[in-house]
Amino acid sequence: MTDQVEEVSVQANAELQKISSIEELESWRVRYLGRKSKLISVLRSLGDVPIDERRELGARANQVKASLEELYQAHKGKIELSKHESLERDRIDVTLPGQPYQLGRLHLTTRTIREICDIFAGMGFKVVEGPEVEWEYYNFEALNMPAEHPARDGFATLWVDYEAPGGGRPMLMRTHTSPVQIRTMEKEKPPIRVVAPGRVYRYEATDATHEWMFSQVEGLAVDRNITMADLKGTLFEFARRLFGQDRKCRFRCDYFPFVEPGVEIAIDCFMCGGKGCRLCGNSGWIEILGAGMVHPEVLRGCGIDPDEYSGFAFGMGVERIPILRYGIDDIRLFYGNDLRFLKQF
Ligand code: FA5
Repeated sequence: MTDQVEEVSVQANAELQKISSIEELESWRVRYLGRKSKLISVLRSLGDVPIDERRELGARANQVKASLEELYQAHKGKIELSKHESLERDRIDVTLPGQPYQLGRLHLTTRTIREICDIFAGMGFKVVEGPEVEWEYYNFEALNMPAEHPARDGFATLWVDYEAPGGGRPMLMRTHTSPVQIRTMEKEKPPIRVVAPGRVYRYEATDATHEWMFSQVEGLAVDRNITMADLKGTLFEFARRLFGQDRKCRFRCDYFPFVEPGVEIAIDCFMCGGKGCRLCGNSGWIEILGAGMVHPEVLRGCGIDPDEYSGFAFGMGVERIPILRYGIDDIRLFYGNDLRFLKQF
């Protein structure tokens, strides 16, 4: 029996070291100190032990029992303390102020595009889109700019290194949104009234008013009896709705191979009020739009009879509009990803 008591002591001590929860500790207590445990059975049967062994065995068994009880209490204290510590560590102070969420917002360009499209939607135009990676055919040829046409020099092009299946179809990053005119006229029959917003790319050096990637909104109206007066009326009305009655607009002749006649519309410079400054290149005017009557060859190329139908088209630089409005003095701020700038709008 003495051996049994020693064995219990060793085993109980070893098991206790591995215990980390109150539930495990309780089952340990029942196993080693409970009414049916070996140690308590030994103590209960002391009366059957010969008298000369009884004293020593009883003393040792009681000693082991007391030591196990003590270890039990100490271990229980340790578990409770660590539980408390982890509670303390993970405590949430509900009185602390919450962390404000950083709210995102629409980019100034997106907002301007939406505003422009809303104005034209109010005049009966539908919003359409075209691809940014475009065939040379849509960007140039179908717009009356065959290979070697000098007007291509005005559209410094980023070519895409891609071998089309069947070969011979060069691809590029569109230099303007005008190819969407062709895609629309190929698909739809007049009457047509569309605006096409989107990004365009030019292989040119940047400065305060020129970016290599910027946005345009294209417009196209084709129907019977459309005249230059419709073009002027529509674009004047647009400028008035966007910039207010005070802003001055200037119409001047311009040349684009896909329109005849062609015009350029400019607005008086916001920064200098027309006196001349860095923003307007000392001219007092900022050009925002190219426009004109759709060239008969372009209509014909899209299967629309120019003797029956006519149309006007325009293309505007989107960033120029907030530049005018807010007096932003450098277009490169738009895509510089500086939140200090973007958050202001
Ligand atoms: C065109 O892109 C013609 N497709 C516009 C057009 C459409 C004419 C339909 C006739 C009929 P242009 O290259 O001028 O034209 O560009 C149009 C507008 O885009 C300009 O008035 C200007 O506001 C803006 N723009 C041109 N180049 C840049 C640039 N590098 N950075 C920022 N904006 C630019």
